[in-house]
Amino acid sequence: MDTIEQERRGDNAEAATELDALIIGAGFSGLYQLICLRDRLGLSVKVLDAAGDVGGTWYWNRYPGARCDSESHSYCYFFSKELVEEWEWSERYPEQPEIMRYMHHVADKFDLKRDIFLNTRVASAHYDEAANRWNVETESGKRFAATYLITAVGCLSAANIPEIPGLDSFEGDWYHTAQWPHEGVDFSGKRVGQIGTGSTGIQAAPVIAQTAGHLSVFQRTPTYSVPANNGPLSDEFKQYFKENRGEIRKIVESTPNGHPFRINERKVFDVSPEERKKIYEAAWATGGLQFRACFQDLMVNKAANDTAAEFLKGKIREIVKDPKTADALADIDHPYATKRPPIDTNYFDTFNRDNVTLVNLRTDPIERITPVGIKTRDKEHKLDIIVFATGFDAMTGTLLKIDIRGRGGLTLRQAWEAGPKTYLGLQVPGFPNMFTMTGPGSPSVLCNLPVAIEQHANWITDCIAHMRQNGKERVEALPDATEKWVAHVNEAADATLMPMANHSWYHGTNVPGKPQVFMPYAGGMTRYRAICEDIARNGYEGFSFTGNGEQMTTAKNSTSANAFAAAEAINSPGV
Ligand code: N01
Repeated sequence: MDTIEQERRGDNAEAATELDALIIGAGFSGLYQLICLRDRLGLSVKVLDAAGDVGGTWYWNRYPGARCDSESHSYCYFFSKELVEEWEWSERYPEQPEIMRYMHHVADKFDLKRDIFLNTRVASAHYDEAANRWNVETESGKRFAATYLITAVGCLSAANIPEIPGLDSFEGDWYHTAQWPHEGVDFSGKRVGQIGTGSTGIQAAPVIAQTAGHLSVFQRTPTYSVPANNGPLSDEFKQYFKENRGEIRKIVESTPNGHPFRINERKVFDVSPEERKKIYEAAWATGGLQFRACFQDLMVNKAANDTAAEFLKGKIREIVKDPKTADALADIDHPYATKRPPIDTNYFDTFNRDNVTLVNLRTDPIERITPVGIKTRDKEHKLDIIVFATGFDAMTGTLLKIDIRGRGGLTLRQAWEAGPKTYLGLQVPGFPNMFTMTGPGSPSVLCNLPVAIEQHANWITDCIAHMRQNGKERVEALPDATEKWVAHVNEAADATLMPMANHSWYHGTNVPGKPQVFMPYAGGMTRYRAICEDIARNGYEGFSFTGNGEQMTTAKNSTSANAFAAAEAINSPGV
């Protein structure tokens, strides 16, 4: 594909390629959006991606232990019965190389590669109001002009490398987990320092520890984790999946978080403490994200959540033999699952190994990186390799790196100066015909992502089809509908315990200087889907459509009262 790409880049270096739609990103979102617009609507469409292959986040995140936290039989597209029927996953949670194989299978099956330009990073996208076109330029100078611009850049794609003084002076090697070398990293016998203990760090540390001479895990904020209980899928399970594909699809499309399990209807204090302990033990043994589904009120009732938090902290103390290390790991300051809850394979047990040390940055913070390692207040840790498992400038970082300008030259950075504002996570006022897939203000990262992605791509496709059927050239979210939606997004978050973990990438607090706003929609995928459907059925309330020559109007500026469910109805948020 690279060769074809290079040949293409040689063609028409000067002239812009004229298209109906341009998609930025060839991950789960971009691939399915291409299928919808090209094959369903018959539009001319191209996809641009900075990566050297399809796969999106899975192209970049190939660190040791990288695998998906969604169960494989739900971490896939459901739009094609044939695709669902012919693909068979090997493990309960798919590993990065297997997901890449799946992405290639999809791209080949639907003949997508001919419309994808790889190694092509978008530098700018400017809206030309008179022509009603998006003019897009890549870093290599290639130009495209399209009526519709769809950003499918992923929520977690801009790596966050913290500015720790002295990194330039480090004489060893260092890597960010989301920019992992394709040839891998040989840790054999090396002194390795890993900074970060989020979902990524929790996956990476146990694998790094297997070959490293010594691993020091630098932990700033301790976090809960539940065993993934990963393993090969049994023949019985594969058979169950084959026989129940339709039912599983129904479940993922009707549960608030898009996972293949339902949230139990019982509440924590409906059962006795003994019964509750049994339920938690059973959920721990089952493993995975469904731990949070064993009671319906874990995310809305602090006292209820405390019972899960105490159970999980107790498990850390049971597993980790050194009491000081166990205390540091279990000293968790936020309710369970108010930050994205990791799942793991042997994470806590890794601290029982002779070659692993926890460095508690709360009591011994990092001062700087030196030529030979990391200097904390109390000690210089000599290292050959530093691994930054330090997360992402999530949800807005990648979009804001592109010079995106809407009507009147308004930059997206200006529009989002005080934090991202979108209507349904799909559009931004002032940016006509631009759609943001899994954008801030949509369930996105609080949902099993392929499920959220299929809904977005279908909705965008229906909206464009509606425009074409009705002779409309431009669609734009209206400011007042957007303000109402932003208020509803805040209301939805406030109805949960999630604001109690105010240091998290959900709020943007992990990146210095970033506006602090709760970004994903916590009202649940089911509610979100219904709202989007209602809005479309009601003539796309809150959006303005115009034909060529028509001025943008402020008609249909209100959203129906039913569409935005009241916050008190949010009792099973999509987390
Ligand atoms: O990133 P994170 P992640 N000094 O931001 C620490 C998805 N995901 O890559 O909490 C010291 O969660 C930081 O500490 P603190 C998933 O949605 C999915 O782990 O800021 N430490 C934290 O411990 C997930 O939530 C899967 O105090 C510093 C860590 O780095 C999201 O990606 C797998 C620091 C960052 O944790 C992000 O997870 C993996 C500093 N200066 C991830 N700066 C699958 O489903 C940051 N940290 C496969």
